Amino acid sequence: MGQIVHFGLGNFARAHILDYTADAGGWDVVGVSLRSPLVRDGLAAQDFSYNLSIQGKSLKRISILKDVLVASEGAQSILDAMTTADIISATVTEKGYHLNTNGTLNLEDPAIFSDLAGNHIQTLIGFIAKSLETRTRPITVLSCDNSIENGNALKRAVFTFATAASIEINWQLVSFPNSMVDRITPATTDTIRKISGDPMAVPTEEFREWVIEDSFSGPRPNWPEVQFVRDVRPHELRKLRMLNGAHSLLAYAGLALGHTYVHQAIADSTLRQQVQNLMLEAGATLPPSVRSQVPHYAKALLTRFENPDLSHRLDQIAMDGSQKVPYRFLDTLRAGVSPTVIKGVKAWITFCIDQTSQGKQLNDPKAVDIAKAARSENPETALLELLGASDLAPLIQG
Ligand code: CS2
Repeated sequence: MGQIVHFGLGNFARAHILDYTADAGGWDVVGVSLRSPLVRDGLAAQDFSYNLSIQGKSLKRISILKDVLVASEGAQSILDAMTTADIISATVTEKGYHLNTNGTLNLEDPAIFSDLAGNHIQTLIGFIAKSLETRTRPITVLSCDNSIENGNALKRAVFTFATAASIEINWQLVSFPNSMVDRITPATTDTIRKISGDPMAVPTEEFREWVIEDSFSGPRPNWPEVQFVRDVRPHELRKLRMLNGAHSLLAYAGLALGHTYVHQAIADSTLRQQVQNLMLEAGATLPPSVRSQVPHYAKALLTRFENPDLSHRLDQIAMDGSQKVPYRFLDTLRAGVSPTVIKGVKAWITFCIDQTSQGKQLNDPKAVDIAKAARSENPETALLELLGASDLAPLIQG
């Protein structure tokens, strides 16, 4: 029986990697929650099994989790589980990597700083570096978060951390495949809990996609439908610039127009047209190997966004903009011409300014800096600077 230790047990992981791994069979998963014990407590009360509510129409019981460990309750049991694991995987969201805007590890980030000081470990990066120090057999570290070259970014962060902490790692034993993950998975609502008869149920869509770089160190589950490729980057770019870019445009522009859900925003003819334009413009910036997929992919995305059964909230997508906007909008603008992506960036800026002027704190790890920038004399310039995008200021403000 192979073993995965998975960091980050939000709805996305429970609808994606855990669903695929349950389908594969023959593997156990130990989950790790870095902060709150809530998911562990909820799942422990039901033998770590839960229902996936697919399209609000069918239920699928997922029983793949063996245990959930909570980092704030002690690091040792987590490090022990990592010692015997074949794969360490992560869905900790963009902010869980603690990166600077240039993609390097932020050594001044309070959680990273604390891990480096030898306090009880709080971060994914700290756990991985520490567990690799004593590793004697091959292991794969699999990032499943929405960023470009997520595996490479994680490897760089672990390397920087290990260097700063004087941790020696045998890099021959470990690989960090890049991967592209996709499944629209909203937050759980009371309605979902009621119709599925499960307080820990996870709503998701029928569609799921996973493309992984074929560079595992050691065994991997026989995941169904997964595409193993030499180069994931074109797939990551397709998904981030088209799906996630369109999502963020719908979120910032849609909220401003008074919409609550993705399916409402995509039914608004102005926004729908903007989303179609964004997908075509972003599609034109993609590597040639995936460019022929653009028309079909764009059409399929519109249908997925129209899905009323998901009740996917725009404010859920709008959170953590400082972490998402760079991959979803700014890189697209650096790769090609897109008037609609410029509209997306402007919509984020307006969102930051509006929320701040209404006295609301953003749900974003950079909320304090965003509020300061939004109140400054030239909020556009200050907000772009915060994202490391001063180079794009003439384009966006022009
Ligand atoms: C969304 C993503 O919340 C968001 O920012 O854009 O979570 C999106 O639903 C997933 O990436 C779909 O795979």
